[in-house]
Amino acid sequence: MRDSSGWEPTAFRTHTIGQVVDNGSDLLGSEVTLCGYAETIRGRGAIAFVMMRDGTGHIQAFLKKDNMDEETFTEIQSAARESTIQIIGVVAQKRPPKVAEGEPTPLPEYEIQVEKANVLSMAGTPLPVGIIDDVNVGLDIRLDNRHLDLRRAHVNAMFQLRSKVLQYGREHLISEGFQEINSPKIIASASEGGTNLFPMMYFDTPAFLSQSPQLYKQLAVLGGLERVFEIGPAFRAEKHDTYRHLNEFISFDIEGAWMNDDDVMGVQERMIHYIWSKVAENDLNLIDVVNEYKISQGKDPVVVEVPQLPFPRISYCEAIKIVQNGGGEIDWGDDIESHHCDLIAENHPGFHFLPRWPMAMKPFYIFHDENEKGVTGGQLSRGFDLNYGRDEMTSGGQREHRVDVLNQNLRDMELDPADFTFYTDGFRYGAPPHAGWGLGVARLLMVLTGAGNVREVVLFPRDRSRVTP
Ligand code: AMO
Repeated sequence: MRDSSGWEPTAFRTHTIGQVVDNGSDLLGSEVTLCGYAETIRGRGAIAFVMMRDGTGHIQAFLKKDNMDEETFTEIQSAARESTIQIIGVVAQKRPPKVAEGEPTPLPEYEIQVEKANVLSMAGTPLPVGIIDDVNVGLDIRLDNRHLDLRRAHVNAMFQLRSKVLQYGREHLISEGFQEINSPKIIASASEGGTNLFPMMYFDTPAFLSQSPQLYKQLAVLGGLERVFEIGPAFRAEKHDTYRHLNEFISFDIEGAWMNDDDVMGVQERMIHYIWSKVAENDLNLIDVVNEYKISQGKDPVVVEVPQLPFPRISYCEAIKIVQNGGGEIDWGDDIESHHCDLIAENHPGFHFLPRWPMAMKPFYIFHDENEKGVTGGQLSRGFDLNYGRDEMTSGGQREHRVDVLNQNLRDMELDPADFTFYTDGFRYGAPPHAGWGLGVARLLMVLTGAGNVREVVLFPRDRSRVTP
């Protein structure tokens, strides 16, 4: 559950449940107004116990017919699970459970002795997704009912972890001098190849949804912002239907002036190290909630092991050798696919960089040093990937800052430089060497939470067959 220390009273409640649970001894005997979901409702006749939940915790509400308006008592007693209620009552200490002699006395627990109550919204029945009961429904039904799925403790914990990862990532980058930017999501030309664009009409002009902030984050750096980052949506009309591909995903991007590929790999590994360290320091309660569920499903719990720095660097050429020696079929110039990555991951199960890919496999904006050739004489680039085990987390690289080479790269990749003048113009008036990367947020969350599918850590995923809710 979330830390509730900074939550101010609102029009509907004086306290959060978490505040009462944490400060029960101070509040003993005081009147509080709480709101929440009625998770379970027990009791017959003249008494009822409601287990109430809000975003910060759980508390028992004790209702006695004699102490309150009879109609409201009956309404609450017969309310369906997950109905929302508001209660006004006095904080009391729960009767401590009996413990065997010699056993430690448990910490005091608190309940609310209700004086007044309101049903704010009655829940329908049956619930399509069990909140505390483990009803076995598939991912599709869960996603159709994400609004309810999110009320499940472990799902809620995963999204709290997602927020923490973004917060810590931001904190780290700001500490290294990066500033947050927002680039347009309606664009006129592709940065990541023209085949996976979603077309749209922008009034009378054909346009596309942005695949990546790539060209704009570079323009921001060329313009003198020097170190920038952006956390924003990227859209790809890819036909992939896998556990790690979506058609809309959140890309966590950086770009920095006077930096090369090595420099930005350093930023990346320090940022991931910081995120993992902060989660280990502050958020293991959330990991515990996720693990409780995993264990109940017979799955292995996830362990937050802060990765050691530096992450291994396995150049593309070395990676090809590792795959070949492991019996995989691959030649220099081929893409390193997931089944190849499995062979590399045998010795590098955690985070590892794969730098220096062939230029022919990288986009036009990646830098290459004409003197750097691969084993078969092919041109190497300053592009890299970061993988965790078999999964790609990040692509990045040093960028081409020489405008004539950039135009040649566009022509070599059968793109028309005339379509990119809005971008190449940025290089015509003095361009700093620069580098950056783009990290798939959901993929990083898969590693941290042990989720087997990016959809688990994306609120409302967009894939080939899903555009609602
Ligand atoms: P790339 O296309 O490799 O690079 O994307 C960067 C990272 O974004 C994530 N990603 C995806 N996640 C979910 N579903 C998808 N369909 C998907 N496609 C990509 C991956 C990937 O590593 N402009 C470059 C980055 C740069 O050089 O700065 C780019 O977009 O985790």
